[in-house]
Amino acid sequence: MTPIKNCIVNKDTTKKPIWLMRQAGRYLPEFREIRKKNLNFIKLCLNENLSSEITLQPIKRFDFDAAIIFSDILMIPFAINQDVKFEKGFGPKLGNLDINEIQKINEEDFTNKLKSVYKAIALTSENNILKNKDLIGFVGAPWTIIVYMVNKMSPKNGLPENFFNDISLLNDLIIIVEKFIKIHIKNQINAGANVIQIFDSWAGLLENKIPDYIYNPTLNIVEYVKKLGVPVICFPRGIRDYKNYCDIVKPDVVNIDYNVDPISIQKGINIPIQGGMDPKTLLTDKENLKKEAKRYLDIFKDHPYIFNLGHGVLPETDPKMVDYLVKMVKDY
Ligand code: 1CP
Repeated sequence: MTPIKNCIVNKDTTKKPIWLMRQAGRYLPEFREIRKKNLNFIKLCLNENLSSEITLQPIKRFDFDAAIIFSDILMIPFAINQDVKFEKGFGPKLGNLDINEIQKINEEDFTNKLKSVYKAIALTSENNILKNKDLIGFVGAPWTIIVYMVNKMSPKNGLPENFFNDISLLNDLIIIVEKFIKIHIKNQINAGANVIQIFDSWAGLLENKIPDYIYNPTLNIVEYVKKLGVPVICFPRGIRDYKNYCDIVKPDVVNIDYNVDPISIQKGINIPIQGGMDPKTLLTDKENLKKEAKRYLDIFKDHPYIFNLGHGVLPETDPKMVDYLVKMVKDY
């Protein structure tokens, strides 16, 4: 782990840095204003000036310790020529999956297709507002990416029974996707990202084959990021055994989801922890929010801990509640 600036990833238990997953997004009126005029979500992610502006929107409002680049995990399928659209009220819709076509794509083609993402990172990292803050680059984990590629839409209602019918397709895809994830990480770091987060949002959907589809490919990526000298945070949302995951994958930090008991995590896992609080807490009232946030801060008082949520900020969140939370964590 390379300490850079006042990096959020460190072993100091006296500081409790804070940022929130999906902090740049739909709960902010200034984001909705931009989104209204930019109906094509992929195009918006590829607009380096707007992407940079959206990344900094929450930093201008709240004293977060890190910004996360405004982009999406589905930029990888997009960059390897699978059609990706976001439909209002439906979510992501992916096009035909042609593995032969994907196999023809080389590093240069891939990097070219995402060059605006890297320009957005470069632009953002140079902004004075981030002088003492981190800029987080991110990717989806291989399993979560192939779930979208094969299912062609969100698996929020579960995976169809035939998902595992073509095992050789899944096995080939996991290898290809791992390769492009590494390239995407390297490019983001070269552009100025100084922390990497790996989102395995659908880790909880896999029951068998966890070593093949989660542990092994994610470990390869974690080792790769460490070699580049940048700290790496993993979020295997919904995984049953966080301790086993940490023992095998060895991230620098693990983000826990809101269904796990933070006390057993604190006792059982000795790497820095991030997150945990249910994003729905931000939809309640200040008193309850304070009580819940304090519960996490108390449990992780003597543990390196980055305050965050157990999943992303919900679109219906009142920004005033976020403001209250950030101030409360800073005053703790
Ligand atoms: O206006 C809109 O409708 C767009 C909503 C939106 C936003 C703001 C999407 C569509 N993506 C994003 C940005 C985004 N996505 C960021 C950067 C901003 C930030 O975090 O502040 C990041 C890190 C992501 C990551 C992402 N995209 C994940 C992993 C985290 C998670 O929430 O589990 C996933 C699963 C996606 C896929 C995705 N992108 C968008 C949607 C609607 C979805 C599908 C979610 C699902 O399957 O239910």
